[in-house]
Amino acid sequence: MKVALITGVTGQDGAYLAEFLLKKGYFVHGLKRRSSLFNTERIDHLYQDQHEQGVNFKLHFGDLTDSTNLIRIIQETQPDEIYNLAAMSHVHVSFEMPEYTANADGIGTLRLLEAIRILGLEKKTRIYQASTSELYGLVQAVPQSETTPFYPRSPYAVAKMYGYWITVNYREAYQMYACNGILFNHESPLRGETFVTRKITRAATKIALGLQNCLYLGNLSAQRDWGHAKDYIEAMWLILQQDKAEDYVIATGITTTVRDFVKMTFAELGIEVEFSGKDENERGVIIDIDQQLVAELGLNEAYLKPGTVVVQVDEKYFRPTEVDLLLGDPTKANTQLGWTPKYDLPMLVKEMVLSDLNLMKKDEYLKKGGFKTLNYFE
Ligand code: NDP
Ligand code: GDR
Repeated sequence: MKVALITGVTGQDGAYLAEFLLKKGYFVHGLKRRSSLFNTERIDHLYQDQHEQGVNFKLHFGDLTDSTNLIRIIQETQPDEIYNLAAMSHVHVSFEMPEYTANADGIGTLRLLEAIRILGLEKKTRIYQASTSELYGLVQAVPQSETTPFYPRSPYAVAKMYGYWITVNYREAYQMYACNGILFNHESPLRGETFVTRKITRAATKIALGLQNCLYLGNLSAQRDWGHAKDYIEAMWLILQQDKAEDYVIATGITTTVRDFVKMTFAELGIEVEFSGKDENERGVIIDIDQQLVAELGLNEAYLKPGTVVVQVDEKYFRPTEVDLLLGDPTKANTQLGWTPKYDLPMLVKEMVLSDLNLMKKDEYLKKGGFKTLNYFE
């Protein structure tokens, strides 16, 4: 039985990867942070009573900022594969917490690599580092491939740049099987609520049910190469199954603006939105609704009148330095790993919208019953 250790197991990718590896017959260990509230919602369906026989999924308290804890967990679990997914992963927040981000995302990677070396597991343990298209930052060339120069544009990206190179360095210096997956944006119904796609699908479904008036966003012209997290975690696994350790770009090869993602989301709900105005004065207005679809989905037509402003720009979401355009070239992953995504963007948007509509209907039900609904801070 192969043994895997996933850091960041409670996050979007960690949850999908844990499920994927369990189905492949792995024993999966997950690193989870201590928090004052439960933080395992994304993996609760995988929970196993540790007193029962045949347990193959186990969580360990830990943190990428604590080397002694990482060394002990790796010593205890003796993993064949480590997937380092833990990170302070929000680009905008990294401007508020640059030092912590460097510590967790940059030095955290070093701590894991050193733990493997200290324990003499260089030949046994393969390690996957969650690198990112944010490394490309200020556009040098498109599409971006494994050979495109990096130009990071946030404390997050700079920290991840350290993680990238220290992974390459340990591979070259100690012949470790250590690889970077340079993953472009990937989303899902499990995506954190403050990333732009999930913020949009949540808000649009709330607006369609009459639970929210307007969605406030930052830079609508940013372009992202969006894929589905389920496809991307499969690529992570493939990267660790090769004869030779190498780095790979994982992307769809198609880029879309935030503005178009908004339109696609509302369209899925039968609401046509058009944008007008420029920069901070740009806004999205309902121009038409598909009454049949609105009725089929059980939406609240009373709130969906043409002329209603449903999207506005709020400068507080602008970043001090922005990444304008990401478009990946996944040729190497296609040819060497045999990886191609199963989802396209319309399928992803549909899945996210239907999932959030379901959640928001529960909220609506609570509200009608006089119960408090949840508030989320962005
Ligand atoms: P999430 O933000 O959903 O999950 C991050 C995980 O890391 C959570 O489990 C979180 O714990 C954990 N974590 C944060 N800080 C620490 C720490 N100091 N010690 C231990 N655990 C910590 O991210 P995703 O699942 O979306 O992304 C996974 C990885 O891939 C991240 O490293 C991200 O930077 C990278 N990446 C993501 C892309 C994407 O589009 N999703 C694209 C490219 C790279 P908790 O649940 O307690 O907060
Ligand atoms: P990103 O994802 O920064 O690409 O990092 P995010 O969804 O946060 O932003 C994408 C683009 O949308 C613009 N934007 C907004 N973003 C947010 N969060 N909120 C808004 O209101 C808003 N309005 C416009 C942003 O400016 C940006 O251009 C994600 C993370 O998962 C990283 O961990 C990962 O490394 C990269 O993807 C690849």
